[in-house]
Amino acid sequence: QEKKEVQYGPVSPEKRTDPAMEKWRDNRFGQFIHWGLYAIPAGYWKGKYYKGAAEWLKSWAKVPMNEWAKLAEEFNPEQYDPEEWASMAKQMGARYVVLTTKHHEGFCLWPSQYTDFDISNTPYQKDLLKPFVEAYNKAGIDVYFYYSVLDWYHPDWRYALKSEEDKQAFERFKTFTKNQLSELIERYPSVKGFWFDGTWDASWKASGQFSYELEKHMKQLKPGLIINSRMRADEWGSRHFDSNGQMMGDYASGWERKLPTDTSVLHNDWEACMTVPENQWGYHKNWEGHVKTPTELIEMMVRCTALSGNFLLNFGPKEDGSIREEEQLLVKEIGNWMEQYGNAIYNCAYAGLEKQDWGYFTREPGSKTVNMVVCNIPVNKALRIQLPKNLFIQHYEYMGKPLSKLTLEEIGKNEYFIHLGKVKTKQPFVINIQLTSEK
Ligand code: JFZ
Repeated sequence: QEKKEVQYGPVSPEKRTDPAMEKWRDNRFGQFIHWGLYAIPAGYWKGKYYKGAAEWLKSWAKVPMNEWAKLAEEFNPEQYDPEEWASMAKQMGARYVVLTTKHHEGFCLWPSQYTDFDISNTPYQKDLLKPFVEAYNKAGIDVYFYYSVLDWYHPDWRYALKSEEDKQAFERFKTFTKNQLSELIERYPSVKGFWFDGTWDASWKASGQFSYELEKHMKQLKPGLIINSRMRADEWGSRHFDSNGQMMGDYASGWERKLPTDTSVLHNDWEACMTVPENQWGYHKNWEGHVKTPTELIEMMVRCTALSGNFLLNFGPKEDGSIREEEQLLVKEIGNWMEQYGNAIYNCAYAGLEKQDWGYFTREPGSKTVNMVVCNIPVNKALRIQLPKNLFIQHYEYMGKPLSKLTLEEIGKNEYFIHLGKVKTKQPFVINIQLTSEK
């Protein structure tokens, strides 16, 4: 394919090696939080039930904006306790959090100078972000802000730029966007990065130069800032990756409710975001369809780590600021697992070994110890391990509490069985092997 001239492609190098990005990578597991006015109707409008994503209800129920905006008069999250949220996130083992500061509805969780459609014009009045940032920081959790460019409330938002009037309105909208983002960085200077969304419309795709300059501007305001690929388009309208295939932003964020299956993703940093039910981000009273179990979610997180990616698990708090019971249970179960096996996740990445049927290899880069995260126990209770030429198993043991007595059998050249013996477990577990090139 012919190489295109791209002026407004990547702002930062392909694989950042600065401490801020290393930290992002080492964190591996994050909590996503979708919270806004949509938590009030929670999937119902005028008694009618809509099964689509709760944060899109305005669109499903075709609610006019002036009607939707009235929800702000009801927003009064009296149970909101960010210290409690942060302690739950910590218990679960999340090392970073991404919170919706403004979703597509346009409502801002912080008092913004640039709009009236914000928390200050609700019965609650108080800034929700400030105590949030403080509580999570105190718990040692990095804070990131989700920000939707698409804005159903702002009069200058345009889906496409079809007329001179559209263009002028969208110029004003771009100024608004830049102002709000600068405001967020200035008000909450410990923010580590931004998770952009709502960037798929023609108007934004036609604003490649602007998003390039905006990314630069934000990184000048806050050196080390981390921005997802979803923010950007180049001047040809190519999203996430520019017209020559170079990733824009600092990590690929197109993995949504699906995970990669092979090593082709290793070229870039990446993150997958995941819902617990099929497709609900904001709070919905009914979780329809399949609801993922803790075990499934743990396995997904492991798969991400094994392919050097991050896993961002979504929560949708209720209108009063409390967390639904299903999510509280998840926190406990995932947290218990992380307490025991978190060392196979944090700081870990692709191990450089071929995937085996029983689960996933992960490894801290440079370490001689490899984590075998076992998700499926074979019928013969033996884990087959095929190593590359000149690599041998020197040592093997359970990570954490031993579940049985393990024995090692060499079955071929660089090929082994680890016999599990009588192992009983309902969760994935980890065996550490140490590799050597000398036998
Ligand atoms: C977007 C939002 O519309 C949704 O409400 C939620 O916030 C989610 C995290 O992001 O939805 C998307 C965005 C991108 C894709 C699909 C849904 N995609 O790339 O397939």
